[in-house]
Amino acid sequence: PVVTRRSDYAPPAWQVPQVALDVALDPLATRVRARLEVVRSGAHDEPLRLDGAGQVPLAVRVDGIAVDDWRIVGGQLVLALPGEAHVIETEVEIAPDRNTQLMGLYASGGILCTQCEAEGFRRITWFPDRPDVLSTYRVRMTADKARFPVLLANGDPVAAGDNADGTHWAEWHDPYPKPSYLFALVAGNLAVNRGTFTTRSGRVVDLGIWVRAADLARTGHALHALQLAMAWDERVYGREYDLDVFNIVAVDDFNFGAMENKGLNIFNSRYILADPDTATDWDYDAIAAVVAHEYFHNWSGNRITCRDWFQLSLKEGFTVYRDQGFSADQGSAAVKRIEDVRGLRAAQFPEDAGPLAHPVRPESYIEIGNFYTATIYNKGAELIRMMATILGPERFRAATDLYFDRFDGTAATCEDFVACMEEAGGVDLTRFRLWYSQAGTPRVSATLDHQPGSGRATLHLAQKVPDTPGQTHKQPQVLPLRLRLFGAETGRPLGDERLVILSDTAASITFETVTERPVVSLNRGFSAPVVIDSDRSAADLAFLARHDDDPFARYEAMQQLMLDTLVAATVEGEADHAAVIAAVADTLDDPTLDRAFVAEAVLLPAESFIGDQLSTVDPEAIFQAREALRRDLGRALDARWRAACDPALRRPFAYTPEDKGIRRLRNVALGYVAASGAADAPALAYAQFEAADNMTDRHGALTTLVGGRSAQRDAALDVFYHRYAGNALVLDKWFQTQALSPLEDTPALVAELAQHPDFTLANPNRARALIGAFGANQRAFHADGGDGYRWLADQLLALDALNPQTAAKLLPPLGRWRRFDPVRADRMRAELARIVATPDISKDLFEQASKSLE
Ligand code: HT7
Ligand code: ZN
Repeated sequence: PVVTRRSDYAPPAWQVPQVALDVALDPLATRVRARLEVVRSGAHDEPLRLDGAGQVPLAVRVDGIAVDDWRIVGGQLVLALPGEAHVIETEVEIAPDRNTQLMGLYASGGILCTQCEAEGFRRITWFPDRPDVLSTYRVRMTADKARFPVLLANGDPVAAGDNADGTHWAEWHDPYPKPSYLFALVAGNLAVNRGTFTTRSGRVVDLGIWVRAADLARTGHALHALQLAMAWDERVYGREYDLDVFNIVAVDDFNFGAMENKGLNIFNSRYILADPDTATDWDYDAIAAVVAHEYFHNWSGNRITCRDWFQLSLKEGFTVYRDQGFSADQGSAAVKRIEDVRGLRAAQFPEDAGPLAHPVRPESYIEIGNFYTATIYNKGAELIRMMATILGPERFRAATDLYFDRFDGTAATCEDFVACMEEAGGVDLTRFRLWYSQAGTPRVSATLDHQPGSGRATLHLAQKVPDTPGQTHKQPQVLPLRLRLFGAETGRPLGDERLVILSDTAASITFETVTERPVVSLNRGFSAPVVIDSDRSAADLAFLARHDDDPFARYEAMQQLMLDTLVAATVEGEADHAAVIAAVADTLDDPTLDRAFVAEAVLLPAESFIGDQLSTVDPEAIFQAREALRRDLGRALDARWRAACDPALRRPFAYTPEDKGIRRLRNVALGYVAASGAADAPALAYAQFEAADNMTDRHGALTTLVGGRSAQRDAALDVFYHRYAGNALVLDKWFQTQALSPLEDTPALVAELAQHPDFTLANPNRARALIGAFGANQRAFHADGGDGYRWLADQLLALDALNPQTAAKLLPPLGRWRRFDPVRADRMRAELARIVATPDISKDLFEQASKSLE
């Protein structure tokens, strides 16, 4: 396979300032006529190279004259051109109905739609399909009017009309030059929920959320989120929308969450559709976050795009940072930070510690689709957050203003962004740049040395960036660590919070006026995405869990206390649970804490995160240790859990931060009642399941029931299935909940579910719901020495034949073999080897599997 390297970047030899497309849409035979105005860029005699995949040119014309002296070399159409500027016309035929990869033009439930990021445009027409070629697009679509009454594309509508043969046409024009990956069109029988937004300079923008008519009633939340996001970006970043139209279309078959095409976002329907009966609070939050994320791309991604795909985090890391800020402002910022860090630890830390580790700005790839990762997105967002912390809010805003002004209308690099931070922030980020080039999660060790009587304490910090594939002997990175000391006797802070920038291998920080034994609160707000190894005792952690004034640090102290207990129990077979029980009781009893925070704080660390702390993961021992602690917490605090899930607390559904917190704690509490082994737990859960007026409570009860064995479990699964038959998004939950069950027979059940008539590999949401959830279920996936590995590999190979991108994304659990005992490791490697040896697998799956074997 061809490896693309960052160091090989060369600017495009030809630019394409104008594109006109004429698309005669038909599910089985769509004709695409493209007219490209090409201009030589600089003095050279390079031919024009156009990318194409899956189609042959039926005709090629240069300046109106048919030519046949073109060649296809390495998938590119190569055309020698004599002059400085030419008009190139091509014609191709494609079959969206047969496109199972869901890249390029494809069909989803009768809707024709496009997905062009990263390299899908080349499946539609011949084009220099790279992000540094910016063009204005005029698009004319023709389609059967009865089947495809709505025709949408980027930009603004220009004209439309009917033809005598039952077809109709529409023309759209996007005045903003854009790379081909932002091209989009949609044709279908769609209904619209319309709204408006008036920008601060008075532009009235028509907003539309387009869905199947049956889904229209579930679009209100997304529309409202869009309006909130538009206002937020004006207020917080000074960014205004720039077209008269902003459309969003929801489709059921989508490889990702959503796509930020200029003026025409296309979404996975799971990130648009919501009503209380079918969507959980998690879904509601995710919809708002993804709608905001895609909208924010209009500036961070579209107005300023990426020079090449190695710069992907320029738009994705920054836009995740922006959507995190938006979500934090909608409710509890502390809970949002906790959720984001939980997600980072669940997905990015393992990626950074495994065979697929890569820097935020990678050096090479085989398939760019494999680099839409937690590292690019979430670690990338942490890098922006650290720069914002170092600069402070005013200077950070000045730096983003500078970036948006300076690079508007261009294809930029991560370096361009950092240079703006430096210039407007008045800081030197030379060493900070290592975050972009070095992979791996830095580990920081911290020991606090108190000299009683001297009024002084010294914090000794040391850092190490671990080796990752292809990278050893790394330099120390720049770590902004927010710190504060608290007095162990009084519980009061000893001085203000300090921001310490650790940029050497080791440093010692001295604190004065330390009048009592200090306890250190470290990396407050998770100011640096690192692992902290500290010598804080269980008593100190319990103390911080009670007294820290930084909510994240308070949560973190509790988690560390739980983690230490669980690691000890896993290794030694048992541990004293008293300190955790007391800390959880205190948290539950604190009336000043918001319920959503309490729910997060009393949740035990995930099994996979416990495994990440051990040299060899023993999934069964981890599960048993965690269950034992859950049982003891359930029993010791029974009355408190029952109070939190008391039916009397229920009130009619409202999507407010307060109600969400109550529901979240209710479901956590229900889980603890069940974990206690109480005989009435299934009945309690079933009662909640039946009485619920919203999906959060119903699904929470179902999850608890599916985690145990009872008659109510089977009944609830059956009722749920029949109640939501025909609702694909809810059926995904039905599959996923069972695949996540901790019961011993989950592997067998998952294999059975793969044969269920509602299971299909053709729909990425369904494939992820079953296969992805099973891979994430540590106990089930690794059960019986690894019978699940073969099943996963078989599924991946079958899926690869249809949709390589989705298959490749589901492979990483098999690549974690180094973390397991030799028997499991050998079996995982054998499956990876089998995948690599399978003839004709995609480069997507090949890259993931072969790198995982190294
Ligand atoms: N920028 C979008 C990325 C995306 C994507 C990537 C690969 C294959 C399919 C895809 N669909 C969307 C989404 C985002 O980050 O906003
Ligand atoms: Zn994005």
